[in-house]
Amino acid sequence: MTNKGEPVVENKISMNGLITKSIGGIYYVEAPNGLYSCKARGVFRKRGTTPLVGDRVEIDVTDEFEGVITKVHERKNELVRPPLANLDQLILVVSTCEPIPNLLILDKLIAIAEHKGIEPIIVITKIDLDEHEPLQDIYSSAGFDVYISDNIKGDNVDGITALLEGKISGFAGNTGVGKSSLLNAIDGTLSIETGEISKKLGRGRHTTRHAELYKLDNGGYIADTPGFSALETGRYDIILKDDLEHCFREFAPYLGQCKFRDCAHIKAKSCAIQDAVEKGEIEKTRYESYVLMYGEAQQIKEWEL
Ligand SMILES: Nc1nc2c(ncn2[C@@H]2O[C@H](COP(=O)(O)OP(=O)(O)OP(=O)(O)O)[C@@H](O)[C@H]2O)c(=O)[nH]1
Ligand SMILES: [Mg+2]
Ligand SMILES: [Zn+2]
Repeated sequence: MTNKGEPVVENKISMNGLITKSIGGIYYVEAPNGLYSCKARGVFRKRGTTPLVGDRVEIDVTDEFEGVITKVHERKNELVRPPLANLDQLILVVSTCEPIPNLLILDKLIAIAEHKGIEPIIVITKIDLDEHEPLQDIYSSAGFDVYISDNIKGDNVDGITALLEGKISGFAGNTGVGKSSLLNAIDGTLSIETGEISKKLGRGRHTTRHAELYKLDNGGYIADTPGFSALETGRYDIILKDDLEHCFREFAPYLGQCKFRDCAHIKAKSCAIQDAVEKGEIEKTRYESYVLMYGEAQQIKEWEL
């Protein structure tokens, strides 16, 4: 006889797995013997933690290929937007045109990755439509690895594929830049849905509706996530204003050299960062993004944290 109130557990099977997809409250967990569609136990909702794609979890099997997530293992890192956990690197996709590059969004994503200790890598797409050199110069001189891709022809993707081996990589960027197309170019068997650019708006249609991890032959996992439009650069991951200078890697050699120790590098006298921008040692567009992000960070009220 069991005690009153204690759940009866018959032949409970528990196993570990990886969340590869999350859609409408159902989590798809890849376990050693197959894919389980799972619900999350109520306690997660009460605690306000939601399992994320990329989470390593423990599940109780409830039926054939169905289960309940009972535990989320400790995360190495997590992003709010795109909603992913345990990333080894973040591939930031930007197109030469259609949509025109939004460097503020790109620099925000880079800063967030830096802040979380996730390596940012830049991929410039649609190199068949416009010149990629200006963008490539900005980001290589800032100290990033930059790859280029014509996703339609599929040229140049071998280098990117090699980069993904054995790692979990997120792909992020504005809507319509060609994230899903790039993934299809990397692995032709994926057949991910892509969207036509709306000529009128010059931007995509949000073709990707949920985050999903795909497994590659080389053992890597790649996460396709929905992009966002230029209008919704909302506050996803907060970087405090004092942390921001550390999220622009090309600033590093100059930090500590300003006249004032607490220099914000904005309209201050004898500022090493602004001098470097003047001399062309730091790219203007990168610095402009810093200034805009600093201004936004100043608006953050303490109670919002
Ligand atoms: N010419 C050209 N077109 C491309 C390239 N990459 C993508 N496209 C086109 O751009 C459009 C948008 O591509 P998607 O792959 O759906 O873009 P996405 O970044 O996944 O967009 P969301 O899912 O909305 O975030 C599609 O019509 C693609 O065919 C490229 O390298 N060259
Ligand atoms: Mg997509
Ligand atoms: Zn300064």
